[in-house]
Amino acid sequence: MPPKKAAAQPNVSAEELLGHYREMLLIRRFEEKAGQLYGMGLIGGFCHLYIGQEAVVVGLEAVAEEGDKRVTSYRDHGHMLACGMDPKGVMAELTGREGGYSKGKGGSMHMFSKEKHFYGGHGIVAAQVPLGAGLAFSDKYRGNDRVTFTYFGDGAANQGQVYETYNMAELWDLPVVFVIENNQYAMGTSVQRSTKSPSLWERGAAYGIPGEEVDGMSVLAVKEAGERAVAHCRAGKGPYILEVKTYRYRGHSMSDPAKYRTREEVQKMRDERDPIEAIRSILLTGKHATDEDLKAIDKEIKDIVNAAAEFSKESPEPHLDELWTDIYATEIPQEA
Ligand SMILES: Cc1ncc(C[n+]2csc(CCOP(=O)(O)OP(=O)(O)O)c2C)c(N)n1
Ligand SMILES: [Mg+2]
Repeated sequence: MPPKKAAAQPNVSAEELLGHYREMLLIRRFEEKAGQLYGMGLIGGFCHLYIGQEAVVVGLEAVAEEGDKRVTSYRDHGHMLACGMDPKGVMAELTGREGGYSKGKGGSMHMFSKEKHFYGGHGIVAAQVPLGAGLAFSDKYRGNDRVTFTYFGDGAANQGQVYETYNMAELWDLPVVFVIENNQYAMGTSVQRSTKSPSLWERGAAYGIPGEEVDGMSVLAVKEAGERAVAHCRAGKGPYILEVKTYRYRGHSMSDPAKYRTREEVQKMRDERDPIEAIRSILLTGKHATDEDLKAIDKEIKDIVNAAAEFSKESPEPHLDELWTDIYATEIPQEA
């Protein structure tokens, strides 16, 4: 039997929609819990939440295949969850515990997973952009058809190293999707104040890189654009730019005076453009799920997040003997 189609979106199955709903909700609830643990003093240091931007990474992970790579900035919890990293390991890293992805020694901005091809987690604005091109170079060198998703913000898009990277990536036809997560602010600076030309993706034209603007509050729009971007890269045509227009609901990090925008602006986005509510509404109006079905998913996600929070409190702090470990690589990985 062919899969059931969702009425409002003829090319998407109800199953896919439910998957997107579940994944976005996991990120949202995880981040809300992280915010609570931070408030309770259980998380120290920097912590940048991804609430509001969930559709970006969930839409793009929907087009990723096994072996594809991803690298991003410090606003990274959503990316880790979306590529399948364990919520317990991510939360325990936030609380600085032994069970965390970096054994409690990295924190929010410094987690990695070789297994899931997640290359961080980078605190220096735009530093991950040349690294992403390097990852794509490794795949080009090996002659496979893997793609690297390189995420960065609207603020990062004004960094010089981005344009040096664009030039080399196009010159060498590197299979890299540059994903500009334009959430309209870089800390307290709106993109209107930092940037004269309104279109960030069009800057790729100077280097011969195609791209497009995408509605980042629609997981389906992101996925559709992602398919075009990935097809371009896998066909050996070089890099592609997606400028994904999104919005962060919370402050830049946990300390943010929030004086650069009004409460009304944030509330309007939450009320009118929320990516999770949008999918929820498609599911319900298309009669692909009932309220009860969605409630069951909500409960399942809540349980996963609560279990992660419990684990992150129970896992012990790293032992003092770990202070001098994991500083230098002790073995050089040899991959075919
Ligand atoms: C090279 C560098 N300059 C400045 C900072 C301080 N800083 C941290 S985040 C940030 C804003 C970046 O904004 P954007 O790229 O839009 O990403 P977003 O936080 O919105 O996800 C700045 C200036 C830094 N970490 N690194
Ligand atoms: Mg930004």
